[in-house]
Amino acid sequence: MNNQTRMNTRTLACLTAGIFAAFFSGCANYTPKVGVLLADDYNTPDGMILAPDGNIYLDCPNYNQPEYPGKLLRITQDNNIQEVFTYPAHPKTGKSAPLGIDAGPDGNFYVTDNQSFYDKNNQSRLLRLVMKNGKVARCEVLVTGFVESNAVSARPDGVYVTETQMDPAAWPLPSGVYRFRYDEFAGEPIELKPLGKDPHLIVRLATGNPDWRVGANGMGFDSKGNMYVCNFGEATIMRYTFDASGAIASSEIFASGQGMESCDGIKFDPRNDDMYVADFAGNAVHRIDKNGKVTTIWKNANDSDGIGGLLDRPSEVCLRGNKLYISNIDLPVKGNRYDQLHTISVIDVGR
Ligand SMILES: [Ca+2]
Ligand SMILES: [Ca+2]
Repeated sequence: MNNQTRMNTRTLACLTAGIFAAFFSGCANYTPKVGVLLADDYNTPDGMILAPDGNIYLDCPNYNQPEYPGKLLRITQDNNIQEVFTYPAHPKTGKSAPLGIDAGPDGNFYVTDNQSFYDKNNQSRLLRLVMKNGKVARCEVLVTGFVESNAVSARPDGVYVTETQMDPAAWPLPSGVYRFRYDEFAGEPIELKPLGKDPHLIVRLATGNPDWRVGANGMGFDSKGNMYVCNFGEATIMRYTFDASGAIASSEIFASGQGMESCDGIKFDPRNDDMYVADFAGNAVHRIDKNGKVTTIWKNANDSDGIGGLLDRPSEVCLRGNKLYISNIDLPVKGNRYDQLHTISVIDVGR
C-alpha cells in the first residue's frame, strides 16, 4: 500500500466513523450513546464507582427535583438499574444529598452528603454505608461541618474528601482536601473546624474565575499512589506526591486548559494510568495521558437534553472495561435547562 492509498484508506475510515468523532479523536468513533435511561426518581445522577463485584454504584442526590430523596443505585453488568438504598434526610435541611462515592478497602461505601444546594452554613457531611451481603446494614455519619463536600477517595491509609469551598465569602475562593484515618471513625462524628482551620486539611487550592466560582472537585489516585485534584473553575488538575510519613511532598500542575473548560469528576484506567475527565462547563469528556497531554474524546456542539446520548452537563465518569460511563447531572446553570431526559451516557473508548 503506497502512502496515498494509505491516506485515502485512513480518511475513508475516519469519515465512516463519524465526522465529529473523527475531528476530536483523530479517527476512533467515540460517539456517546444512552447507556442507562433513568426515571424521575433518579433525576440528578452524579458519583459513580466500579466496585469489586463488577457493578457500578451510582449516587443520585436528586437536586433537580428534590421531592425525590437521594438514592444509591446499582448499574449491573447488563446495564440494568437496581435500587440499593434511600439515604436518610439531613436533620436540619430535611434533604438527602449523596454526591461523591468510593468503595473502601473494608468493603463499605464512603459517600459525601453535599447539602450546599440547601444550606451553605457547614451542613455537608461524610457518610459511610456499612455493607452486609450486598445490602446496606446501616448509614453512619463520620464527619460534619463541610460547606460543600464533593469527591471522596477511600484509600488504604485513610479517607480523602474534597471541599469545594471553605469560605464562600473569601476571594479568590479557597477550597481543599481533607484526610481522615479510619481509626478516627470509631467514636462520635468528627466536627470540622470551619474556614480551613481544621488540622485534617492537607491541601489548599484557590480559584479566581468569576464565571465559575467552583474550587476543588474531582479527585483520584494513579497506580503509584499519587493524588490528583481538579480545580474546577481554573480548568486545572493538580498532582501531589507523598513522603513516607504520608505528608504532601510535592505539588505541581498536571494539566491545565488544552480544551478543558472545567474539570469535574475523574477516573483512572488502571491498565495504563490514562485519566478520564468530565468537563461540566464544556459538555465534554477528555482523556489525559500520564504526561498531562489532553485529548478531547467528545464535545457537544451545544447544550442538549441528553437525547441520543448527547452530554447534558457531565459531572462524573466511570470506566468499566472499555466502556466509559458518564453521569449527566443536568444542573440548570449557565444557560443549561434541566430537562426531562435523565441519562448515563456511554462511550466505547477502546482504541
Ligand atoms: Ca436532561
Ligand atoms: Ca439539559
